[in-house]
Amino acid sequence: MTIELVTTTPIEGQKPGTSGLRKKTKVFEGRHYLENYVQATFNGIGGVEGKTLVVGGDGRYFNDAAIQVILRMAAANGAACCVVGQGGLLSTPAASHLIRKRGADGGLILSASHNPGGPDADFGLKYNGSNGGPATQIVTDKIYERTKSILEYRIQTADDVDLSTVGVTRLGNLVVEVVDPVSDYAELMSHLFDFPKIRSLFSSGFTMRFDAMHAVTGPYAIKILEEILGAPKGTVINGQPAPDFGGGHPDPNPTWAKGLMDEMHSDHSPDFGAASDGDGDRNMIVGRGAYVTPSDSLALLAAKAHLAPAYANGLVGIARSMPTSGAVDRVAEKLGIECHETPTGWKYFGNLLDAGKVTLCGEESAGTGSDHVREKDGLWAVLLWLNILAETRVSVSELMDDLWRDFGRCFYSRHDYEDVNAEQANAMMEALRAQLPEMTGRKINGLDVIYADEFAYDDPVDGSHSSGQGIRIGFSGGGRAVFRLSGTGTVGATIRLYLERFETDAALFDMAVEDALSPITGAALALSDLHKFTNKIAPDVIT
Ligand code: VG1
Ligand code: CO
Repeated sequence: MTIELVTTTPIEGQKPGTSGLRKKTKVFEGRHYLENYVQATFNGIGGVEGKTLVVGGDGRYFNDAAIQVILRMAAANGAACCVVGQGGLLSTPAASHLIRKRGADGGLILSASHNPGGPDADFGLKYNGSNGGPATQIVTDKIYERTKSILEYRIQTADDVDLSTVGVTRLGNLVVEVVDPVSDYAELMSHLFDFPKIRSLFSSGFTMRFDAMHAVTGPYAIKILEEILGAPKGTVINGQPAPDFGGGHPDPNPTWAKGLMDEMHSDHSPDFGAASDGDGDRNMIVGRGAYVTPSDSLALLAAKAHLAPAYANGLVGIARSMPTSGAVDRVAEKLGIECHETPTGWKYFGNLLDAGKVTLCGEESAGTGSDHVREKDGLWAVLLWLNILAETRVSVSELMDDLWRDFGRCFYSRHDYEDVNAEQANAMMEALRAQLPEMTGRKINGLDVIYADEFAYDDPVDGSHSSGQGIRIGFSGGGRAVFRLSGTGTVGATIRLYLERFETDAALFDMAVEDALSPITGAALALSDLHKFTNKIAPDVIT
């Protein structure tokens, strides 16, 4: 076995987005593409000599081949040990936990998360630091800088490492430890939640459906829900991970988890439904006939987390991404704890969690998590819900009704305009930006604009400044519209329009979300001219 020093040149566009580098699979398979990015990552973090790295992915197409390249490059760059999930699988939260548990220096997670997988779909790679969380903005910038100046990479010539069985092997001087991807994670969950109580909930006849969407959470959910907690076989559906996720989008929302939604709104609906995404960090929660928006789920979990053993002493603070609704803010206020507002993406929560400023974090995009790891965690959120349901023994819709009665209801919806020409999307944002100085005080669609700005964030821990994080427009009566461009897409641009209206009049809580939001939607579309800029008359996905 020899170490090769391969000459290369920088490849344009290797700029990590909201969560690592995401591109079409074919781009990643291109000459030197993966290798350049892996070497730039190693260079950007100050080398990997003598380090221990956790490596695993969501099992999508190219996962297996890419892992072998990463292992050969880690060996050639002098890494001491790579801890790899059996079969190359690790959910994102399980990888985060392994990094922390093993005291590893960092990890590489192969995933494009909720994006579809396959030779013609998407692939992704991201680096997580020693705290188990996504590389901070500062580290991300360093990696990107290295992609622009890379001239060579190091790779070991070697046969593929057998990742199919648990055990320790070597690749040159690198120790490769293949571990069961589920067991450490399942053990962590058993310490956080009251498993006996959840078991008794299931044995009382409580029914649940968990849609793993042919993605990485299948083995985790089968082990934890069916084998450990005693939920009947068949509780987990689509539990077999597939390289193309069975041809679907592994995105747990009412559009892509339509089968589950239909079942939950049918005559034979289980009591509780949930789904997770490609890499297992997102969650969708739905009760019998009652979809829970992620923003409302975050608020409910904040209000009731003390019912689970890990949070029995209360929460230190809460953080939510800016576009997430203000529902959780009102819970935080009542609890008398800090509530932080961060840019979109989990990398902004890491410093707050490390500094002990917050316990619970969440995003409107179905991401919820706590200080047990440094990633959002789909199954964890489902288990926290189950723990709360096991304690309260009331239905999901009753829990939500109580929440709204106590705190008011935040009507919320996100409209995604996908595959928009990037120039047109930028032009629309630019035009909105130009209007900002004069927007406050304007009356539009019957609503007064009471503030309008572009969100920027100063990290209170490392002092980094992140600008251009979304345009927000506040309306009289507690309404808000936010515009931002997605940082996870791989073709063209996706415009996200986030709409919110706060309502305290209980007589209006039953309004259809679309109707409740329609004045705000109308005002946002009028201000932005979105339909004209995009040549689209309606959003592609509404969540
Ligand atoms: C989206 C979501 C964001 C989330 C990110 C990664 O980013 O909006 O909240 O953190 O995906 O999630 P964007 O830039 O496309 O809006 V995942 O589960 O794809 O790692
Ligand atoms: Co994900």
